[in-house]
Amino acid sequence: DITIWDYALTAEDIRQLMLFSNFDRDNDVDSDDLRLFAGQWLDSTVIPNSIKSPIVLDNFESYSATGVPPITMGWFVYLNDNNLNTWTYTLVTGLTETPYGGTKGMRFDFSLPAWTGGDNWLVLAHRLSPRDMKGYDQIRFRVKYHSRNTEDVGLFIHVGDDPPDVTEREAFRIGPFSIVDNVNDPNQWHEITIDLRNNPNIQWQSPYTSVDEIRNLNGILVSVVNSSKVNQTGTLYFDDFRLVDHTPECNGIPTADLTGDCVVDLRDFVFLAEEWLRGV
Ligand SMILES: [Ca+2]
Ligand SMILES: [Ca+2]
Ligand SMILES: [Ca+2]
Ligand SMILES: [Ca+2]
Repeated sequence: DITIWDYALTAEDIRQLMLFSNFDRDNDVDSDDLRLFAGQWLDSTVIPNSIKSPIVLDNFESYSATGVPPITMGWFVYLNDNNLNTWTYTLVTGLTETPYGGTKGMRFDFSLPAWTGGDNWLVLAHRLSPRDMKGYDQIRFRVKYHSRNTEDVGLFIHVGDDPPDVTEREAFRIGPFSIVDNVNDPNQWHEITIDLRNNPNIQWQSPYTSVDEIRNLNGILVSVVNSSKVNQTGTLYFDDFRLVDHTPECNGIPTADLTGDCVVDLRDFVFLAEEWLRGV
């Protein structure tokens, strides 16, 4: 029984194809499935108190008011270009001018030459003492796009992993993020949230395939890239790089947990009710 569609399936079409609450994998959602569901009602495999506290990766509050601290302590610029003298930039951490949080942030002024092909890039890099990312769900940071920025300057973030005594390598990269602001409000702070789970935009770098494998996060790299054919100039402000955990650890997932939150409750029953007496 093979079906071929000549259009993109709607959500309703897909629901018809797949019955999530057909637990016994027969032809329909009926009393057998309800019995299994009822038997697991309010079952939970959540490990108590397993949501970890947020980790501040950098909020810039510890830097002196002006200037760039030593590489071992703070951010530095890392540049790869055949014609280095055409890149100009200023990086200031510990900036007191309009931070997002606290009294300090980071400001980066740049003038990037037209892209002429080749492997040319600029990253802002920050060394961290190793942090275990297991269980964490998001990286968040704040960025303010100065009104002089243009659409052609991309913003990437890479996350380094360098366990002690192992060659330095990247764990994943993600981006670009747009750096053009709403023209009606050109100086607002934005929160960029990077979902570390089920995120198709993350490019995992071998051998990493999941955030839970990153046990020694020791650096953040922020790429600022000009992919246009003209020189681009702008200013970016950063603040409040954080690791956030909002999902608990679980001991397996109950069969009847359809939402994946490790608890069988009304949120799961909604699926079963919607599929009630449906067949495939
Ligand atoms: Ca069934
Ligand atoms: Ca701050
Ligand atoms: Ca989690
Ligand atoms: Ca659930």
